[in-house]
Amino acid sequence: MKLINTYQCKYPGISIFEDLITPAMYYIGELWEHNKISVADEHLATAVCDMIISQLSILSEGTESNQKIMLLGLEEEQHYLGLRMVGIVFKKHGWDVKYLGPNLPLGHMLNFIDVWKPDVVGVSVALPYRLPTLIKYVESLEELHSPPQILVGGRMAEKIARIDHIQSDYLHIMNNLTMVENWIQERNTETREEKEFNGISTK
Ligand code: B12
Repeated sequence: MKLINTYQCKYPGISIFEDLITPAMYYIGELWEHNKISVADEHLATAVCDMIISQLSILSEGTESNQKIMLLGLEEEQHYLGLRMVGIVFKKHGWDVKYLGPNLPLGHMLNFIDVWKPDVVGVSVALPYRLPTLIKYVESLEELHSPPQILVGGRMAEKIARIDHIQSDYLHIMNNLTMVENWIQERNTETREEKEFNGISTK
């Protein structure tokens, strides 16, 4: 933890996720793929990163923005470190975050939305063969009476961005935390301006 604190002092913000943990895990993936490390080694690396993310999550409260995001991995999706990072970035910008973890069945996502009414739903997808499932989730979200904005990220994000028929006004595809942070800043500004405008016009 001492090392992490030192790194954070030198490089504050999302750098620890974007420039340290993410590339480290991508490298672990390469070593694993080429049988240079074992599954046990990969599990150990994941556990270390998970622990660091938990520690950083405690420090991530920001000023309130009154906006709500729920985060989830598609049914059967087990990769979740990226999703956790995204949650921390939103928390840092004052959002109310419900992190529902990986492997959330569609029906349970819809039930949760019905009760909690998030402004935004963030979905992580890592594996190519999950694409049909992703399309099902996105279509179900768009069919809601009052659809939330939909963020899709994860290793598959770039490929998804190239598929025309799942593009929509509600869908935003992001494959890194800089994009996430820029999007939040724009959205927070828009919401603040909207509130100010409504405040002025109701006087
Ligand atoms: C750790 C790991 C696992 C762990 C996951 C544990 C966990 N708690 O997450 C376990 C062991 C469970 C696992 C299982 C499998 N894995 Co795996 N895994 C990895 C590994 C090494 C790291 C994943 C990770 O944490 N990356 C770091 C995070 C931070 O990166 P990220 O997810 O891309 O997130 C970034 C962005 O995409 C974005 N983002 C992510 N989510 C979201 C969401 C939103 C809303 C937004 C806006 C942004 C966003 O933010 C992050 C920061 O920029 C990757 C290698 C890799 N290249 O990622 C392989 C990898 C993804 N796995 C792979 C495979 C094959 C599998 C298995 C199929 C293996 C098997 N035969 O069982 C299973 C599938 C499990 C399943 N059902 O989902 C392959 C996929 C290859 C492919 N065909 O695409 C990879 C690439 C390894 C490899 N090189 O072969 N895996």
